Amino acid sequence: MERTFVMIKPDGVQRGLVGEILSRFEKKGFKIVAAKFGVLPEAIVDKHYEEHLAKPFYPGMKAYITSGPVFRFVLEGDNVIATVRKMNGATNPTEAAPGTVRGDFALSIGKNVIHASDAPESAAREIGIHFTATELVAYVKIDETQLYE
Ligand code: FUP
Repeated sequence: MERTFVMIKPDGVQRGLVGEILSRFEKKGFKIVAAKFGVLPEAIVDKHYEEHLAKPFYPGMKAYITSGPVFRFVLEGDNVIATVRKMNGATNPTEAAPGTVRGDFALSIGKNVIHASDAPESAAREIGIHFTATELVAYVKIDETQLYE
């Protein structure tokens, strides 16, 4: 079983998309194992976007990502990392396919509604940045026998 880190960004929260987006992942069959709502502390943002610190778009992106509350959560399931990336669509919403979160709800890369980990290594790193071990809840969900062979 894999886990991935997902974050609905301030534009998604302000536009009232939290329920719609979370619902897509729940209906797909993924299990929510942690969740948190609030404004991201600066230190967390710098750690999360470490690879982008020197990029020209970073100051603007940091201002945007801390402009309001975000909804962060961890999903668990078979192939959840790649599947959630597919469900979110391309990073640039102009390239995101209809039916994906960004294809359906976003227009620009600077306001692209959602983030999700792109690989097992980044999922482990990001879950560790945003959640403590005790905040990750291991439990059996009653639909598991119907979802998996
Ligand atoms: P992703 O893995 O989909 O989160 O995408 P990236 O790591 O490539 O980019 C992280 C975030 O930086 C994106 F969600 C949006 C922002 N970004 C810009 O604002 N402008 C750019 O040119 C590239 C990325």
